[in-house]
Amino acid sequence: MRRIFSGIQPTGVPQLGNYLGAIRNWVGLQRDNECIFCLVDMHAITVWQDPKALREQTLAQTAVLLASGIDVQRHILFNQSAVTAHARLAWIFNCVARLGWLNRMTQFKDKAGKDRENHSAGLYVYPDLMAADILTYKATAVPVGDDQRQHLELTNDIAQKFNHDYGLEFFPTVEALIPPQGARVMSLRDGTKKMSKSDPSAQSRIEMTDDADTIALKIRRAKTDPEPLPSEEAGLESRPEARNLVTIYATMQGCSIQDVLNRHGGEGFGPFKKALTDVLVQHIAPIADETTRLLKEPGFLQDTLRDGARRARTIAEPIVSEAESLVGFLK
Ligand code: AQP
Repeated sequence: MRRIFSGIQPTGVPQLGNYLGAIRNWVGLQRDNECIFCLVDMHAITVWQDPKALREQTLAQTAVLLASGIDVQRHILFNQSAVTAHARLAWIFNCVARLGWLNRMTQFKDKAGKDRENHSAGLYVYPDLMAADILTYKATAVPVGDDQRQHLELTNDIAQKFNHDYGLEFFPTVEALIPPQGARVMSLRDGTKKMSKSDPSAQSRIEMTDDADTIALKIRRAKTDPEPLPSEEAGLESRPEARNLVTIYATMQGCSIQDVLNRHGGEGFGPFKKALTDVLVQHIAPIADETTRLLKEPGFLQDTLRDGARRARTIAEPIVSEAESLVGFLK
């Protein structure tokens, strides 16, 4: 059985991109794999987080994950900072990774923009911590959205160099599990920008706790162009907003983009947006309702994370202790 690891930052309410790019696949992978899911609060503080909000968001995300179908009886869900092995291995990886490798990471460039000097050192070494998250458990497969592809390649570079430097095949190769569709959901306000939970505009994303009216309003206001939908997929080229809405519809329904165009090609955005809203509400409303119910039980959510951390530690400790011994730390 494969061991899967994946994480999500408690930087806000999970948005539709997190759901289609990651969470929905996590749920499916639970059937045939041993899964470890993590709320990566240490990653979250690489950019400023209000402490009270971070605590609340960690619990809120736990609620969304449980409501989406994460099964904590059979699998593990916990918050990263509760298992200190991640930080210990991340330090070793800071010393294994080369500056040149980190300089190539596009996520750092996107997030830091032109103002590099004023960003935290943590944001820069974020990919080393991500490699440590995965390899702390010697996981071999990681379900992620397309934006994390480069970080997983770096994880393999780090594992290989560690194995080479310390002379044995200690860490495995990691495979990225990227969904064929929905791996890059774009902002509703700008079809060239990825949908993000920390985008300043709440209108740019569907949150997994939005009610039917909010979803309808956000989709009605979503940026489009004046042309009707094309009948062929090629007609979506250079129409990023139209492509995004059609892709969301197709991914939610589990069909191809061409299937959607066969049904809706030639329509204006008015009726198509109505159909898209119905599909979104149908999928998201039950998750939002269950999340609201779970949020009334913060004690239960905290116990769930505590229990997950305890079980995660039993896997992590022997692996990271052995890595530390290999490096030469006295035990
Ligand atoms: N727009 C997206 N489309 C598809 N997948 C996405 N993911 C994120 N955005 C999209 C996937 O969701 C998982 C968890 O992401 P994360 O919270 O760890 O970090 P992120 O990628 O930086 O997500 P956000 O929402 O953009 O967070 P902020 O705003 O805090 O930076 C990952 O598997 C990611 O690929």
